Amino acid sequence: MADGKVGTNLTRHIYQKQMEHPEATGELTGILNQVAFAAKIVSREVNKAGLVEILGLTGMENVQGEEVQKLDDFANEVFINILGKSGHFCIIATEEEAEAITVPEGYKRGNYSIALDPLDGSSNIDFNIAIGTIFSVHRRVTEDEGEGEQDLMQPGRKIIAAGYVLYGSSTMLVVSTGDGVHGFTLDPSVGEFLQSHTDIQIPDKGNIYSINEGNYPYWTTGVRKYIDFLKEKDKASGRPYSGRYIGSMVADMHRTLLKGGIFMYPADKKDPKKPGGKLRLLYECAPFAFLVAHAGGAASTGTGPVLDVVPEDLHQRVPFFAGSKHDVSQVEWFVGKYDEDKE
Ligand code: AHM
Ligand code: MG
Repeated sequence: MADGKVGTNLTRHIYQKQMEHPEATGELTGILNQVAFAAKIVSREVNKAGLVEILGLTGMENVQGEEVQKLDDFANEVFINILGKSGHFCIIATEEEAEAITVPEGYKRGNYSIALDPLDGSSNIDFNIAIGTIFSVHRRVTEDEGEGEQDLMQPGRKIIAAGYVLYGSSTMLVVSTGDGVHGFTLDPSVGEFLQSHTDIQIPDKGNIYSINEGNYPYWTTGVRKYIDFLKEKDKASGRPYSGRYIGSMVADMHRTLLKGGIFMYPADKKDPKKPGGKLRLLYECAPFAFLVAHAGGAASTGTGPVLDVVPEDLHQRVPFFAGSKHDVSQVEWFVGKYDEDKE
C-alpha cells in the first residue's frame, strides 16, 4: 500500500513559482492549467484511438450514431475551445488553421497570445506511435482590436512560457516559464500531472543524432558533410553517433532534452515551395528553441539562433538544429564552412 506521501502537481508547482515573484498576477498559473486541462482531454482520446477503428472509422458514424472525428481535428477544436474562452488570450494561432483565431463573441480578450500545434506528428497518429502538442505564449503588445496578429508575430526571445505534451507510453507535460524546464507525468487515475522531472538540463554533448536521413540527397553540402562526420569515430566515445528518429518532433526532442545529442530538420531541395524545410517557426521551432535554451542547450537555423528569428508569416518554416550546445555549434561550423552559397 502507498505510504501517503504525495509529490507536487502542476498547479502547486506553478503556484509556488508565482509566490517567489510577488509581482506576478497569477495569469500564467491560469494559462498552464487551461493547457493542462485541454491536454488531458486530448490524452484520453489518444488513448482510445485504436478502439475508434473498431467502433467506426473516421468520418463515419460510430455505434452510438455519433460522427467520429479525426484525432488532429479533435485536438485542434479542444484547444481552441478551451483556450479561446479562458479569458487569458487575445489571439490564438494553430498549425491547423490558415488564419489566426480571435476570441469568440461574449468572451474576455486577455493579455496574452498563444501559438500551438495541437497534435504534432501527423504521420504517426494512426500507428500508436508517440505524438504531441506544442505551445508558446507571448505577452500582448497591441492595444486595439484588429491588430491581433502582431501579438503572435514576436520572436522566440519574447516567449514567456512554452511547453509540450507528449502522448507516449505515458502522457507528459514539459514546461518552462523561464525558470528551468520541468516535467509532469499524468496520473490518469487521479487526473493530475505530477512532477516527475525537475530542472531538466541537456548534457553539453550527446552521442545521438536524429534526422530523416531519407532526405540526404536533398540537403546542402554542409549538412551532408556533418552527418557523414557523425558516422566517423567520435573522439570522446571512440564510436560513431547513434541514429534515432521517431518522426514525431515532440518525442524526438523529448529524448534529446533528456539524453542530449542533436535533432535536425534542415532545409532541403525536395519542395521549392518550402525553402525553409518542413518545421514551422511559430508552432514547432520557437517553442522548442525556448525550452532547449532554458535547459542549457541551443537551437539554431544553421546560421543563427532560432530565438532571434522574427516571424514574417504565421506558417513560416525554418531549418532547425537543436540539442546539446557542442553538437549544435558543430553543425553551425559545417554549415558556415560549406554552405556559403546556400546552394
Ligand atoms: P506535422 O506538423 O504535419 O505533424 O509535421 C511535423 C512533423 C514533426 O513532428 C516531425 O519532426 C516531422 O514532421 C517529420 O517529418 P518527416 O516525415 O518528413 O521526417
Ligand atoms: Mg506539426
